[in-house]
Amino acid sequence: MIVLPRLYPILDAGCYSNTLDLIAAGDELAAGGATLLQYRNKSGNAPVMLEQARELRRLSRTGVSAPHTLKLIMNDRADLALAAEFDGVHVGQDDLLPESVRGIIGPERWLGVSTHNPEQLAEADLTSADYLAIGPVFSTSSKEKPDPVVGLEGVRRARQLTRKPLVAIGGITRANAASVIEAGADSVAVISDLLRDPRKSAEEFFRILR
Ligand code: 3NM
Repeated sequence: MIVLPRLYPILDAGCYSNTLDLIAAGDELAAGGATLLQYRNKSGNAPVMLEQARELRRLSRTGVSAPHTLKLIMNDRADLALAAEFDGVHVGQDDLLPESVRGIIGPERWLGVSTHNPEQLAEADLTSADYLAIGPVFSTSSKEKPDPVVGLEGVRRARQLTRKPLVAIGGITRANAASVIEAGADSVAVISDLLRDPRKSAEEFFRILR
């Protein structure tokens, strides 16, 4: 069984005006203690995704986090995860099926699956996914057409349905993160509340969730 860090930062390319800013944010997050980052880019521009993913991989080998390992997870795209030498892939309900992704990335790379209700979570629990995500816990403006909010009760139910590591996502901030972990999540995935001063924000998340 894998062990997830308490904080699961997502670098969403849509939040940055260029690659340099994106990479700088990744470096700051690593400086703030992040040991895992997900790269998310919903633009569908594969060449840009590959370039940014490779820059992140380079950062992990040369930036502040080096020589500590920085796990890099690619959102949606197993092919780009392999091309950029990422450590894992995270898929949603509309992406390739978990077992298809597993066939591409092999047994060692991490596979995460997003779920939004108990049925999806129970189904994903039967796959070879290394961890599951449940959300949105709270309302979020970082995702287009988010599923209905599941609340802390949704996290509690999810916890009862799986023994896999559980990531909670959606509207999680330093103000509510402790309640989400208390409800049974192993880790909190965050976009918005890491955008301003990523290093300080990450440090505060780790302090709160210790
Ligand atoms: N997935 P923020 S919610 C990317 O419910 C994503 O699966 C969600 O961003 C899900 O921390 C979400 O800014 C957005 O709310 C998370």
